[in-house]
Amino acid sequence: MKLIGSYASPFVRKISVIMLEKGITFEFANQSPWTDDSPVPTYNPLGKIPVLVTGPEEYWYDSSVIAAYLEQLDIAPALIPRDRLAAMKVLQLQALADGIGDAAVLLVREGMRPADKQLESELVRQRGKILRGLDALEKAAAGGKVLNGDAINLADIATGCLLGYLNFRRVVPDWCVNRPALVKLAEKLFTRESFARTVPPAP
Ligand SMILES: N[C@@H](CCC(=O)N[C@@H](CS)C(=O)NCC(=O)O)C(=O)O
Repeated sequence: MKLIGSYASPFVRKISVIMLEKGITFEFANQSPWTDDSPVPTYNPLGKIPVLVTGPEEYWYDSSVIAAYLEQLDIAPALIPRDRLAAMKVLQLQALADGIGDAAVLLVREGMRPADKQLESELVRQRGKILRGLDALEKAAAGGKVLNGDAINLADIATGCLLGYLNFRRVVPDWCVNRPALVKLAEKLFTRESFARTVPPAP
């Protein structure tokens, strides 16, 4: 299997962490989706990373689909519960963490534009999504069931990669203030080998 992407992306990191947790060996092809000559659109018409290559002409994209693909390989540990409703709850939180990630990536991209070209109303809008999303994740983590439970699952991994990205890009650097359950979750996850081995590169 070949994973195409960059550890600067929280979505790519999520897939790498999943594969490391499951002990799946993979080749990593470091590619940026942002350059004009990027090969990524050859694999994913949306031009986004991650892409997982599992065979000739077999390309999987959108990290949630890749996560589902990896799960159906039935390799322990299971990261999505077998019970369908329990699985939906984990997937919902993954979507929430990933959605916050989308907003954070947009903020970072907008911040790269010249200051006079940045749209303040859009920055505020995206920041609102991030803050509301983090509050919802905090509530879930404090509950300690679907998120921040005894065994690691896909929602934990997606959240850990999101928090790592917020730290890495210094988006909402005060995210940890008044969110003790998320801080605890991050501390717990960041000591795992899978997270330690996928730290984003220095910007
Ligand atoms: N929903 C997608 C989001 C992936 C995504 O936005 N990746 C970013 C990098 S962090 C990207 O490749 N962006 C390139 C672009 O939007 O053109 C997933 O979960 O895979």
